[in-house]
Amino acid sequence: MGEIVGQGYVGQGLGIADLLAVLYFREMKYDPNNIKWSDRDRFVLSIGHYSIALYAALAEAGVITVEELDTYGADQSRLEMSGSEITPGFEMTGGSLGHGLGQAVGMALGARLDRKPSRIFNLLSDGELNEGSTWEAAMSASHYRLDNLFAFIDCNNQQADGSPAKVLNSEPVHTKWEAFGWDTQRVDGNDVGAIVNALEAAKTIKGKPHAIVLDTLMGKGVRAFEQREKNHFIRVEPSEWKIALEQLEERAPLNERTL
Ligand SMILES: Cc1ncc(C[n+]2csc(CCOP(=O)(O)OP(=O)(O)O)c2C)c(N)n1
Repeated sequence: MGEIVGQGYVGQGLGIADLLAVLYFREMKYDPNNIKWSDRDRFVLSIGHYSIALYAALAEAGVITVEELDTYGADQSRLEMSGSEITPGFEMTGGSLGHGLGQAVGMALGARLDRKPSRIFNLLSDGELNEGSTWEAAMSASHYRLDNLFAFIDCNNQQADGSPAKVLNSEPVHTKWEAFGWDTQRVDGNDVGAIVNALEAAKTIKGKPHAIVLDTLMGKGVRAFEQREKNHFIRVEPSEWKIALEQLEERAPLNERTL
């Protein structure tokens, strides 16, 4: 996608791909042919600019076609650079940061009231921890004992204007979630096994919402992207996209994927 349009939020996508692989191909219950199935688990993405990763997951899941990925960021495309509900499989329109967890809390309460088995998986960024609305939602979730709610906090240590330590420090992130009454773990977000184990452990805890803080590396799998000082928006030469694809193939050859 980045190669075709020449730019994009590729760093975030690569950083969070391991989580989406676990959620979409191991954990979540959904029907790619009936994406509005009322008992479905919901993936809630308010960080609209991370949508590039979700488009890839939805294509692999069969919700959209692989061919449609070529339209990423193009005029009239359903695959906007900042994701929205015009794309099948998107539960909310993102972009205005800090509103995802509040909507996820509403969905989790709704599922409980409707006696539905649905679980709600919300992905937050470390930048969204600068938003007061995130903490209001965090407080509500533990107040209502929403154990059908799982929040993944992507600590990639970057925001648009630099590191959270420089912009507005949110560390230690995990102790804040604990203090807000959440069942909390912190793991390497680029270690599939660690994510799986954290989810399995979280599912055994009842009566509390679950926070899994993920330490991730932006641009994971592409050495030149991993080493960039600023990765918020990537625009590189055509030759570099080719190298990037080769390095990704090295990390996870298409015919050797296992979950
Ligand atoms: C409410 C709101 N404030 C500011 C912005 C502008 N903005 C877009 S992306 C971004 C960076 C936020 O940090 P994070 O989500 O951690 O970024 P990344 O990991 O992609 O660097 C900002 C401030 C926005 N979209 N919404």
